[in-house]
This record gives sequence, structure tokens and C-alpha cells, in this order.
Amino acid sequence: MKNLKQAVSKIINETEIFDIHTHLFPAEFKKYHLSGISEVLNYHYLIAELFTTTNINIKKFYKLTNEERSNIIWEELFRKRTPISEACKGVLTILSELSIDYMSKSFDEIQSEYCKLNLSDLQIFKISKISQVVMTNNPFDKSEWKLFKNKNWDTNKYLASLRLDDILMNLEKCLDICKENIDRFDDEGDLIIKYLDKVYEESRPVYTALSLNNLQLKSFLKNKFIPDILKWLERKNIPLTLLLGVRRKVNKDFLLAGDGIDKIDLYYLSEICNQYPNNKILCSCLSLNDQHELTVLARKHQNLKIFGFWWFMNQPSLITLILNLRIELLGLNFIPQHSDARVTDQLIYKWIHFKTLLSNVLFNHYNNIQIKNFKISENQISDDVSKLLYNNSQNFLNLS
Ligand code: RAT
Ligand code: ZN
Repeated sequence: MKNLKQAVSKIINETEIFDIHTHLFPAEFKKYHLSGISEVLNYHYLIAELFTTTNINIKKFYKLTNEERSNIIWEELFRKRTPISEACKGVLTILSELSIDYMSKSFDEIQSEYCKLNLSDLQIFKISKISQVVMTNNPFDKSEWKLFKNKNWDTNKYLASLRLDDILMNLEKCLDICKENIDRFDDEGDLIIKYLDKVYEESRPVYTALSLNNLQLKSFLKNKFIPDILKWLERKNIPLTLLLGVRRKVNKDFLLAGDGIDKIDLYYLSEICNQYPNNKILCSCLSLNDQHELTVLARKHQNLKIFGFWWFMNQPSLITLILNLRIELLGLNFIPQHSDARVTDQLIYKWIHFKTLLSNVLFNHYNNIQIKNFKISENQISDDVSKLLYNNSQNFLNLS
């Protein structure tokens, strides 16, 4: 092939994406749907950067309106300082992709130009070549769950996933909610499963997810509800998604911006895969320390699939390193990325940044096999990229 580099990049940019983990909600669900430049600047990644870069009073900051906060973030991180972090660069990518000239402008000026574009969520999906996103849906949050009471939104574009962290963190609250919904049950385990059946029918989730710290991972198999939940997942034929290695509230004053990394032991993940061979497990780890072992485990368990570069792992230097490692150990048998977007507009930068890295990494691998006389065709590259950005997820979630 004449220009392999260009061909790889073109194919990556033209391939449809299935975004397997986001915190997005459809535009019709107004109370929870986030969009626009003010929300982009209010991202908790940028808030943490603001708090640790300046001496701003945290309590006072959180009392401000979103617009006032965005103003401060823009002034402090983008005008007084060079916006060089990954989270800051993300904002610059969005603005430059949308042809908004931001140099020497105030937040208000940028905001008014941005609003004129009047971008809808589906337009952003189109710009970013996203065909479907998976939401994060908490069946124990009554207000958020109202999403499924009135499905006036595109259920083919926004797929549901059940987030069950509350069962581990706030069991009493969960049991109360289950009891409000279920009249007849034998015991607490039966109650939870009957409630899961109910919310499954309402939302048709493509997986169930939990984020765990080390203690929760260690005690996971001993939790009295887990065997029934795993059996339920097996019956429904949907994976359990494990987001491993978060330590919540490292600094509780920072609120959502205050979570950090825990040291975890992936032996327990391997045990889950061994003890429940009929359950499919999707996994992403938060710390760089765990990536090598996680990748090796994905070679040892047929029921384990790695996905994405989660949160603190989503940094270009780490992505390049670990993406290479994953390809070296797994070929193309993993799901390379998810956006974790909370604001629809973030899809633009999260995917542009990732696709640039993927393109360089794949080019090097194709180049390497070409030197060994392997003839790679554009069709084959296209198939490979489709696997990575779309089909591997679809297949693992049983959607195709
Ligand atoms: O990446 C994030 O935005 C985090 O705040 C978390 O929401 C994390 O992605 C999670 O799903 O727990
Ligand atoms: Zn997330």
C-alpha cells in the first residue's frame, strides 16, 4: 500500500463508533442532559485542576452558578496560565473543531458564539461518528430513573446500563426502594432480583456495572447478594462490568472532583472469572500499575474483556504505552476506548484525541508486519478498525 499512514487515519476517521461507557442522557431528558461550553468547563477534571492550581475557596466556588464557575475556570486555566493539561486541551479541541476563535476572548464572548451554533446531541453524534452510546443508569435513584417512564427519546441511540454501586454502598436505601416496587418476595436476595427483573424490563440494559475499591473487590465473592446477581446476569446473558481501583472521596471537600486511585489486587478479578465461567466480565482499571496484569488476565480468561482507558488512565502518554501492550498481548481482542463523557460536546474531543493515538499505534503495527512481507489491504484495515471501534463491543454485548 502506497500511503499506509494516510489510509489508516482515513479509515479510523470514517468508522462508526460504539461508545460503551458514558454518563450522557438524551436531550429530551432535560434535567440530566448536559451540553454546551459552560458544562464543558464545569467538568470535574477541570475543577480538580482549578482547586489544586489556585487557592480558590472550595466551598464558595461550589455555591456559584455554573456560568460563574466557567468564567473563573476560563480565566484561571485558559487565560492566566497555558492550557496544557489533557483536560484543558480537550476544551481547545472542541473550540477549534467548531471553528470558534477563542484567543484573547472572555468566557462570555465564547459562550455567546458557542450558543449561536445551537448544536443538538444528535448533530454531535454525527460530527463524532458515534452510532450509539451506553448511558450509566442508577435504578436506585428515583429521580434519574424517571428517564424510563417516558421514552420520548431515541432508545436505539442511547442504550441503558444498570449501575449497582448503591447495593454495596447504601444497601438499606436500596432495599427500601426495592420494597416500594415489589410486593411479594421471600428474602432480601429474592427482593433484589425481583427489582432487577422490573428495572430490566423498563430499561433493557446492555450490561450491569459496579465500580470497586480494593476492599470491595476482595469481599466481592463473599457478598451474600452476588451469587444471585451473577446467576441473574447469566440468565439475561448480559455482562458484568467492573470498574476497578477507584478510591472515593480522597478529598471529600472537592465533591465529585475528589475521587482518586486505590491499590488493588487483581487476583480477585481472576477468581471471579474462574468461579463464574458462564458470566461475561468487562473490565477497566484506573491505575497504570494494574494494566500489565489486567492484560495478561485477558489472555487467561475467555470470559474477560478489557475496555477503555478510564479517567486517570485517559492520558495520551499512558494510552500509547498500554494500547501497544494490549495489541502485543491480545491482538485486536479488546475494546480500546470509551468516552466517559458527561457532557455531549465532550464526545468531540474524547474521540478525536483517542483516534489520533490509535492511528499512530496501528500504523506502526501494520508497518511492522508489512516489513515481514505481510500484505495488508485497506479492506483488512477497515475490518480491524471496525472490530476495535464497534464490533468487539457489539459481539460481547450480544447486540449483533
Ligand atoms: O470519569 C468520571 O467521570 C468519573 O467521575 C466516574 O464517573 C467514573 O467514570 C465512573 O463511572 O465511576
Ligand atoms: Zn464513568
